[in-house]
Amino acid sequence: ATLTQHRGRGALICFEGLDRSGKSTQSKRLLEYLKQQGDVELWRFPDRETPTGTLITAYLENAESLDDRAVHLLYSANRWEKMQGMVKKLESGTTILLDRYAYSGAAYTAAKNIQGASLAWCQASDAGLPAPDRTIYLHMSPTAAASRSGYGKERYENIRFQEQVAQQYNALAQQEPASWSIVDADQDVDVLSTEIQHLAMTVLDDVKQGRALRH
Ligand code: T5A
Ligand code: NA
Repeated sequence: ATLTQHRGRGALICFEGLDRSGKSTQSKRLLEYLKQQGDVELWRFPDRETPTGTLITAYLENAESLDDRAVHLLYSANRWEKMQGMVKKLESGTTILLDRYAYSGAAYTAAKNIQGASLAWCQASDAGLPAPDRTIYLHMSPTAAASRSGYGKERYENIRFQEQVAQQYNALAQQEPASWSIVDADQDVDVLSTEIQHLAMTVLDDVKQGRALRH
């Protein structure tokens, strides 16, 4: 009899952190590394190509003034727009790296301290999305992040606000300690990439052992 090679699902690995903490740098590097292991794609949120993505970009560049709750739901809808495709890809065996995800949505809106928009309220609109197997949090002080190039062009890029965001990320990390890995983002870029590669390989191994996708 012929044995059918049965490929398991792909892993879902998420990068989170303050603005300029190095998410895009590290997720691209991990993408290149993991290409040697099998099928892998890098997705980023907000996805600025979709209909909601266009509105989000206008808002971020300060061209649109929108109610904070409406903005929050746009970001969330931006993820839901991609959800079915994401699940299909994972089930077909492709690993997906995420440059920001629902944790950004919750942390950035909760950081605004809007009456009635508690962290729980902020998380509600993303409930049911596939949960990452691992969230890699690029930890760094807002002051250090602000000294990196390109800082300050978009709406949320000021140190006081970033401090609020960091507090919300802390609260989120404490909700899911087993699936969050906190790494020092303020270190040599190559050293950090190596640390992240090791982390990712342990996640891929866990998933190979048959760990189910959570929602
Ligand atoms: N947002 C997002 C919400 O409010 N709700 C949501 O639901 C979502 C998904 C846009 C904004 O939207 C908010 C959060 C954001 O404010 P974005 O487009 O992802 O989100 O924008 P940013 O996160 O701001 O992306 P950045 O490109 O600014 O930051 P990255 O990706 O963290 O940083 P990166 O890799 O581009 O690096 C920044 C700079 O630092 C250097 C890089 O070369 C670059 O110049 N660098 C390092 N320098 C020294 N040492 C290292 N180890 C370095 N690593 C990178
Ligand atoms: Na980025």
